Amino acid sequence: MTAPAPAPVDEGWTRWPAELERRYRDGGYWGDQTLGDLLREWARRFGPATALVSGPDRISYAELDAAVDDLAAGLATIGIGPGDHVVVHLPNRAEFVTVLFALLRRGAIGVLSLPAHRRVEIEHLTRLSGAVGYVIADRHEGFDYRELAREVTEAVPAVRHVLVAGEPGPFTALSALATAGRAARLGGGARTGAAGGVVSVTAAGSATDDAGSGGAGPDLGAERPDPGGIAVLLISGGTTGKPKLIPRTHRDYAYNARASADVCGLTADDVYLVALPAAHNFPLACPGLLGAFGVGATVVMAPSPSPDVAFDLVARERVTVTALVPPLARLWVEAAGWEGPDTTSLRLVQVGGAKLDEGLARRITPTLGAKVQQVFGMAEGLLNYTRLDDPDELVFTTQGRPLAAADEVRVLDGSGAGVVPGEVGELWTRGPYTIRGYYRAAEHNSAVFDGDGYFRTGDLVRQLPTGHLVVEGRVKDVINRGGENVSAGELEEHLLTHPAIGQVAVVGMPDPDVGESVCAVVVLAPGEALRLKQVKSYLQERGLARFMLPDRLEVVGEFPLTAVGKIDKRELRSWLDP
Ligand code: OOB
Repeated sequence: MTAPAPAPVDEGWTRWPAELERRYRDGGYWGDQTLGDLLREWARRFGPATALVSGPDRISYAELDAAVDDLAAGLATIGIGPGDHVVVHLPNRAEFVTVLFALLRRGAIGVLSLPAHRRVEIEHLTRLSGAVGYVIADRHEGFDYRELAREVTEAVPAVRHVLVAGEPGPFTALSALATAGRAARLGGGARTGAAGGVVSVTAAGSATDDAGSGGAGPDLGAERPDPGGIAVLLISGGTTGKPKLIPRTHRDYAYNARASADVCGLTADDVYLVALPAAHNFPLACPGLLGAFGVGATVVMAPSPSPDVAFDLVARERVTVTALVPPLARLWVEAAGWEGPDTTSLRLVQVGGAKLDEGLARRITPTLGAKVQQVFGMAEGLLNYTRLDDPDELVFTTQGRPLAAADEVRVLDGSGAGVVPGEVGELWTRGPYTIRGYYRAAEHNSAVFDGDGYFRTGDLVRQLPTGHLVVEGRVKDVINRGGENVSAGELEEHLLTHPAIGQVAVVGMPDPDVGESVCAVVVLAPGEALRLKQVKSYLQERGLARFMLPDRLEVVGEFPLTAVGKIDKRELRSWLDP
């Protein structure tokens, strides 16, 4: 294998310094395979096993590998190749996987947007990435993505290709592209290479032997991507400002998925349900569909995470593992109570993305019959998992400990000094799968990465002697009421202990006198009523300081959710009268 070329200054992202690269390679974290190579290897190892179930389709590893080659060759016929950016905007269906891997094999970079994104986000992402392509579904959940594509291509003419899963309308059908790719691959006198693999003829007409993977697959006429280069651009989950692009390399993301699969004890017998949007890091690679493929498991695509859709799939496909955000976990637990679904196959329910309250954590196993795993992760990298053999106490009350021995975490106070162990501070981290900078965001990077490459997560945590982290909130989620700091996360935890409160979100609201006032927004437990006065005296009885008490109580029927299903505080604030 050749060493990657030194990073040119204008790559738009930051690689790890040579010394750490050595450490991560020597430590066995980083290999030399690209994600495209890995699919080839999985097809060789697990060929006839079912890789993917989507609607009525059941696709084996060998079929998936071939479908990806067809589509990759199809991309070549329209000139999408190494270094090109393509915004992938697909719901959970088989094409998400084939498109992702076809781009990877071409050395093109998928920008993984979430199905709930709309014009503002997509225009921003296409511009920021310089995308030449945009991949959509025809329709999903009542929304016609072709309409959106029309607007996006009008506003951002650099987007030359719109590829559609399903009915293409005025655009190009993915299925037609795959057919063209297949013809290009096999037509023009396909012949068998020395290793027994098919030698492909690319759109340009040049036949070449498979170079990179050492597998039996055809070459695509593209240079094999650099395993240390960008594989995909994830979208930041940040709730402030416009989404940022997160460059994940082949080797760091491969490690991310493989090590996560290991922590979850995934094997070829597992059936992983993609309930959250597949473009999100959690169901994609923690261990998600990539981790599941790596062990020869079966991946089932749920078009919606709602209990009515997901429970049927769990029962029919004998799903063993899935990943949920807390609001969904709550919905599943509640629905399981009255629907009585067959979830006997489930062995592990991962919950992450936002703080899982202890009460809900304890209800999961009795209702769904599966072990709980808390996952505190971020698209930028660092993942924390409770381990399968952790005592219940840690599983229910912590957000897990770092995945890798090489993950370095620091808990710092506002001045940048380490806190006394066990005290709350801000989490900074670096490691073999944590980015060193956002893509094309030099200014922001200088604010959130320090000189040693540590990433400032913005999360407030405390670390237990076991290494487990307890998330106490977000730095930005501290409300400054007349100079006194009220931690929204801390207040939420106290409020959740009130029997009348089902769910809660504490937000700061502008206040002419004290700058910000503290507003508790609640979803009540069924049949309950509540007044601010009662809440205040309840909290005072719990021993809470006066300054921590909410100034205002608002009752809502349900919370607005982000694209991945977390409570959306920004949107919630806009619901409330100032
Ligand atoms: C996951 O990734 P993102 O990028 O959508 O969001 C990351 C942020 C974290 O910085 C933290 O503020 C919050 O979401 N978060 C949690 C949490 N997991 C994530 N806060 C409290 N408790 C948790 N368990 O959300 C994500 C990525 C990979 C795996 C799981 C989640």
